[in-house]
Amino acid sequence: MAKKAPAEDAGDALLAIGHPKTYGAGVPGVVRALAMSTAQMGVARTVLTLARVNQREGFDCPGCAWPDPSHRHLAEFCENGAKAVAEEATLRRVTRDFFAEHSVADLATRSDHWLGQRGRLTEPMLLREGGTHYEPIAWDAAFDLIAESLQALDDPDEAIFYTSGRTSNEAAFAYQLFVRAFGTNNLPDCSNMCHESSGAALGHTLGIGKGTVTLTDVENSDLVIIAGQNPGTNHPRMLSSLEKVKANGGRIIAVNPLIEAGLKGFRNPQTVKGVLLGGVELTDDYVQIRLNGDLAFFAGLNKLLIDADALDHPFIAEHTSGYDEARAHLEGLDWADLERASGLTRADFERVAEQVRAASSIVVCWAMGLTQHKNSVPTIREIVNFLLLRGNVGRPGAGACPVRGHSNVQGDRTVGINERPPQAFLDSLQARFGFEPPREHGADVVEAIRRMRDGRCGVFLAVGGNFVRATPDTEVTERAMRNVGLTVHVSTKLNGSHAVTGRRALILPTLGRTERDQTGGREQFVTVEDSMGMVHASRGRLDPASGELRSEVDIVCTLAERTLGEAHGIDWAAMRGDYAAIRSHIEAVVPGFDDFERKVTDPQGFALPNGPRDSRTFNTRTGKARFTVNELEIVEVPDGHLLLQTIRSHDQFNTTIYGMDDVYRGITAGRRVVFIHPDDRARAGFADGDIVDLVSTWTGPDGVEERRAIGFRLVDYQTARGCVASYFPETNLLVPLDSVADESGTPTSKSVVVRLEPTDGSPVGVR
Ligand SMILES: Nc1nc2c(c(=O)[nH]1)N[C@H]1C(S)=C(S)[C@@H](COP(=O)(O)OP(=O)(O)OC[C@H]3O[C@@H](n4cnc5c(=O)[nH]c(N)nc54)[C@H](O)[C@@H]3O)O[C@H]1N2
Ligand SMILES: Nc1nc2c(c(=O)[nH]1)N[C@H]1C(S)=C(S)[C@@H](COP(=O)(O)OP(=O)(O)OC[C@H]3O[C@@H](n4cnc5c(=O)[nH]c(N)nc54)[C@H](O)[C@@H]3O)O[C@H]1N2
Ligand SMILES: [Mo]
Repeated sequence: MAKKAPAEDAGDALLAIGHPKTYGAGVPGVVRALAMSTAQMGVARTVLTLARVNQREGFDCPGCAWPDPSHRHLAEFCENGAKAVAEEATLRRVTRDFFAEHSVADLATRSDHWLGQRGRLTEPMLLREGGTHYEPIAWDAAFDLIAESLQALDDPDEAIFYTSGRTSNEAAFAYQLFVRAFGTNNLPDCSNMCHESSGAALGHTLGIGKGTVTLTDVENSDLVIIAGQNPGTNHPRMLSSLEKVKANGGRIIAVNPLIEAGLKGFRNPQTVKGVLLGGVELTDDYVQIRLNGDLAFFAGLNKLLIDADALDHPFIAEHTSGYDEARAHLEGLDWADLERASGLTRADFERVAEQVRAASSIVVCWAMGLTQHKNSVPTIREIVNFLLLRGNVGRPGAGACPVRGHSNVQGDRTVGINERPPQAFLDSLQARFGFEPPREHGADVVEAIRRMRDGRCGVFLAVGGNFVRATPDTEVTERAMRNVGLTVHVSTKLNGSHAVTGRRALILPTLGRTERDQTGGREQFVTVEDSMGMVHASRGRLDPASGELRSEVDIVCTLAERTLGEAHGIDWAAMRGDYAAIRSHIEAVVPGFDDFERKVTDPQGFALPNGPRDSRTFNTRTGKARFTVNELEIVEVPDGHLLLQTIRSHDQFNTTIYGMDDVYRGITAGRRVVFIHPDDRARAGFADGDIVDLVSTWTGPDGVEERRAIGFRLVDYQTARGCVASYFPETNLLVPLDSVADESGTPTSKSVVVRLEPTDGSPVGVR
């Protein structure tokens, strides 16, 4: 299996490698974002639009899920938020003429960058069976086609309903209601590839699948540990909070195999000091861990804390269960194993443990560096052990902080986008709407692909996202998608998933966050939940990209009406006519939304209840916070192989590629690169700059499988030995579909075993 770069990525011929930066953000970042924004929107619209991001009467930034501070800057957005806004508020348009000119086969050869740069979708388009091009279709005809296709299925479980995390609470609630009334829990979402491991680990140990801190906790913490996260690129507004940690006298420890500029230091473009005086050193200690070494790292720290008896005994006695077993297990661990698994020395462990003992409160933040490994769930459980040992849960400045990705991915889960819904949620749904919802678990992302591959899916519908490009094992997934009867994408922008379709395909264009929503003849607003459980309103202000666009709520409710007719007696028209009707359903079904409509008028929003954080109550099986025993499992990398992590560049939002640079890592005008330690590169017999293929090897049930990605330039980099990095989605074809995290099913995108081969097949050094 192999995949080359799309033709127009000849841009990679210009690829240039410079020096990685030592600081994040700063004025050059803002200038870069403004240049991208004005190219897409023009100057006037740029000013108008960016002034509304995250403001009281404005819209929630469609970028990441980092919360807004209560005292907002006039411009409470960041460089990458500005890019996300520009991408949506662009003045470029994809019209029916564009689709007449470009066949689907042509679109399939294009990169996500090229597709995204065409602009906003403007009207519903249909690809007929056997057709070569998308053609315009009226909304009514499109709804009828989907409804008939759904009704024609033998079993509701033959339909799959994907969600990406930009969908509002209102649209997500209506969507899951429709899907369950239709009769299935097949609600995979981007979370399955993202923080599912966090949800699984935290739900098991703390009784809530979310973090346990507020923004104030982070900013006032004595010690913030940031493991497996690159905030400078992916959560830039977090840097302002980290700056406050430093100003308040706290310390920051980064745990990361790559030396990331945005973790080293920060030049805040919103302060004089940041603009003129060289910014703030952020990290006090940088632990350059081996990929997937974090279970060993936290277990080692825990062992040292127990050895030193540096524990909060009253907390452990009163609020936890399972301590004795965990302690016995940790005491039995062997230092040689811990060192080998983490790539660290005993001295590294001792040094960090000392800082931990000196800290009166600790927050641990993490993102994809911890969630996308085979043993991610045990790793995060071990972090919970770490927090529990010193009572760092449920008091100021302390707690668990999984930093979410998509701006409303957490809210979507809260209101029911979940292929494994809790029984209590289904009971409430039943009580409110009077129908018996399906009780069996549905398909997650990986299981959905398997079912499509095996011909067990007749209709695939996605509200947002780019399923084909974001998921693992690209060639398998593409074949799976082509095996579906009808594929439907509700989208703002053109992407790769529109080009790899079922036998028939629909593109339904929808409003984005930035746009005024006049559904039902009134100005509607929606709500979102940030990474720390704050819910607030979001109101678009721009005129829609086209008069034909419909809101996600409108699309979902209309589709439900057409598909279900009078069945279940649910009043879809009322929900569509006034989103407050949906909010009152949410209030009735989901705990914590009491008085929703009134509370959400507070521009600050309101906090959802959080037992561990608010009152040290733990809704677990033991009624206490649970210590766990987590076996040390090490990913074995055979001789001549390396461990590959697949990451984001500074110029992308997941599969949306804003540009071809990765400024902090010193890359311009190209994406097909592999970051490698010079020693590993030399040992493999390559020179800096050589072009290689990445060949992943994985042992499946039928033996060793190989997958090949062609033509990546080696770049010497400060990465841990044995650990290389490259960008997704280009490397997704290397991740085997069945290589998933235990318990959470998340694809192991951060630990792919690979070897390097010269691209043209000639022996090393001969070219
Ligand atoms: N601009 C922008 N913002 C985004 C996104 C985007 O694409 N662009 N995506 C959004 C989404 S959906 C998400 S989920 C988040 C993602 O946010 P991140 O998780 O920050 O994104 P990644 O690029 O996957 O970076 C993973 C980081 O973890 C490190 N890492 C990898 N493996 C390990 C490991 O085994 N151990 C440790 N300790 N570290 C490791 C990597 O070196 C890297 O620094 O960002 C959100 N925000
Ligand atoms: N190898 C590898 N793979 C990964 C990851 C990784 O680190 N490595 N990360 C994983 C993670 S963390 C995630 S979250 C997933 C992301 O998976 P997805 O959420 O499926 O992918 P995105 O690229 O965020 O989706 C972008 C598309 O969403 C549509 N869109 C944007 N805004 C809106 C909107 O407001 N409404 C609607 N209806 N559509 C909209 C646009 O058409 C755009 O093309 O990828 C995962 N895949
Ligand atoms: Mo994500």
